[in-house]
Amino acid sequence: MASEILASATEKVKDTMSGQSSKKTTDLQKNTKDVHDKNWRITSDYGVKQANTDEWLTVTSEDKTGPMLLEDNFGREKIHRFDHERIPERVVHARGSGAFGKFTLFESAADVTSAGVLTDTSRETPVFVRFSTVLGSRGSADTVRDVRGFAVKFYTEEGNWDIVGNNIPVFFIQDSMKFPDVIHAGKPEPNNEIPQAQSAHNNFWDFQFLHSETTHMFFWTMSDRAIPRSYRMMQGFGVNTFTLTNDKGERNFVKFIFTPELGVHSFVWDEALKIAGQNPDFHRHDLWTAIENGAYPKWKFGIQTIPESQEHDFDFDILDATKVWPEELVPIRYIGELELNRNPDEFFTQTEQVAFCTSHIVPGIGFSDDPLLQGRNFSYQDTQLSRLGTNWEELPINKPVCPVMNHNRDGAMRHTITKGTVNYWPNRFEAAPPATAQEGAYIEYPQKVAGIKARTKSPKFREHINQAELFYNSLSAPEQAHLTAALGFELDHCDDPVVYKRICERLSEVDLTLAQSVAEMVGSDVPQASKRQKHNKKAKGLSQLEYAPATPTIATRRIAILIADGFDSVAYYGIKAALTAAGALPFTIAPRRNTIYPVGESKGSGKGVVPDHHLEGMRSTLFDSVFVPGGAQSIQTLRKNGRATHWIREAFGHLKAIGASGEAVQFVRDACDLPGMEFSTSGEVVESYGVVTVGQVNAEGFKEKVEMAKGATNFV
Ligand code: HDD
Repeated sequence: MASEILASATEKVKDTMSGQSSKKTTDLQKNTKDVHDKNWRITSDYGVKQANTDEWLTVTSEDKTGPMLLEDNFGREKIHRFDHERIPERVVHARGSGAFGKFTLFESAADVTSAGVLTDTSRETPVFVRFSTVLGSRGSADTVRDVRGFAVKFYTEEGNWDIVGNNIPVFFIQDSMKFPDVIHAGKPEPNNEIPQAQSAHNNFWDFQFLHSETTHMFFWTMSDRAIPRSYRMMQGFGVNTFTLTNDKGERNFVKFIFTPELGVHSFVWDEALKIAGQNPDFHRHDLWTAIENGAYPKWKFGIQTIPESQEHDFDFDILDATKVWPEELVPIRYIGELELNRNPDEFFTQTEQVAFCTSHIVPGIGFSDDPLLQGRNFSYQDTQLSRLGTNWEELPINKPVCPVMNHNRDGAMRHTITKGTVNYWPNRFEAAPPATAQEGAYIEYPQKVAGIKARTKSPKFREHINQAELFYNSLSAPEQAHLTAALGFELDHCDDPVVYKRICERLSEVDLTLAQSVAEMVGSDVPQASKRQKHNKKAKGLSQLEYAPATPTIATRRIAILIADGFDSVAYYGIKAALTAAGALPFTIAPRRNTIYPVGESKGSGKGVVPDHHLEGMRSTLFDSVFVPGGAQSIQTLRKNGRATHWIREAFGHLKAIGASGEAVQFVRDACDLPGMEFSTSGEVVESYGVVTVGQVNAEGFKEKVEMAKGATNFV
């Protein structure tokens, strides 16, 4: 199966414009060449056909290889181009994956904004989305504990609009001036560049303590949100407060939210750790494969709005990026849908060169005085200059689909050739004048501003713990347990007692039981109750369990079917057909990758199955669920194979749905080693501790149970 997927992926890659097309993908065609076109011959960068790109021009005689000639401009060009292939990786969010797609509206937000992209329900706006981790470098693993970037470039008819968000709705700091500090503290330590892509070290936690404003965010990063099962199964948040202005000139504050159709699901930590080694590209591969298979990921797009007149009606400052707007106070209004439906053709020119800027907004959308956003508006533009160079907005992936004209000129790598005798405004020809409001110009909202110039913020910015408590209280018991364990893991990696002791004190301000459990685990003084009065409140929408999809689905889930010679072919083919019909991806795993024969068949019968992987080649961690068909001989072989038992036991430990039929039922029971567990002995479907057994083949029953587990498996 896996090889089939890869083969079909390769076929599709050959067709350079595969997947869904859009105005942007058509625009990109002008800059796209297909290397598989049979007419191509290698040329130099200046277009001369080359006969030999393998050997440098040398002075040779019959029996002697002489010196290489500097004259070889082809040789020099090839090496020179290679030497300069790398550009600086992003200073944060270096590791990422992108995809093209579309944004559609099912409800106009014309009551709050004049932006075409948010009001015209007949439009299909092309998008490019890049998901990322924050701390790791470009080659780091996908499944580390970290915030995930969720950056969306909308190629609107009025210009590019970028939402440069994360999968967590709040941020560590309130003021952009602290960004270099929070990132330096989280990145590898400066003396030895250890650790890679981890927040589990002294400096990160030192910073967290010294800035109590980070408390809310680090509760999120210690929760399951920071180890998502897939980019396709996480929310996206604009985080900062923006504004919307409607045709009447009324202004609302706004937050942007994307909620995935597949629900929000996570790994358990042990799984994430192992996958980081077993398949560091897990998320990248997952997104790529889903899109290649036509299982296009979708998100509902929502807005939370607050009229300007109500800015000060909350007990937190709505411009503070360390705060959520609880849904009870500000409901989410879902108005659109984001779909990803086409993989990039080339990683570097698209996913690597795409450049997002929070300052990229379109008429009808504006900034707020959120002090984190204001600094971001400077930083992104600035970083693209060092990453990509002056004319980075002319790169194909960054170019808007609407016309671009102005009197900015020149600079390194300018592509556009602008004809005409003037390059300034005003000019005697009235060439390229500014637009009027009627022509769609961006008109700044006439905001009243008054105050004292000072390096400070309003008093509400000084309260830091209430929402950390709100978040913690709102989690389910298993989510709280995972968070406790995550803190235990992280602080165990800090060897400076000052660091972990102080954090345990901070935790007691949020929840004493949590603080005491973590303190015991990490060898800290056990904190006493803090002076802070707990509010004991909970809020909607914070626990990820609330985001289970309305209709349970196993579409795109990876299911391993474990077999050995002598397996029950009726059970095997039955379950495989049922899973495939439900859109899941069944993979056959066996002790070897050479043909495996069912009961009654042997070499030469032509009735065997070629497994996708052998037991040592893949581990249970890389699958969402495991099914073991019966067959006396097959089970006997699997029983003798320590790895097979480990597969079952590990999948059980990771709270995955496990299915078994016939003789496999007892094998699974023994592997899980739980004497109290109930198992099916006849044809009925029995679910016990998340393990599903059927005495006889009942593919439908298993499928149903996996569907019910729907990723909440991790919390069973
Ligand atoms: Fe940032 C990249 C998200 C605060 C400065 N950021 C970057 C990316 C995402 C975010 C998703 C990767 C974009 C891509 O895929 O190319 N950043 C956020 C969010 C923040 C945030 C949600 C808080 C609300 N960032 C933030 C601050 C600053 C920066 C406060 C600086 C003052 N961020 C950058 C950057 C990056 C970046 C250095 C690195 C690469 C890039 O911009 O294009 O400028």
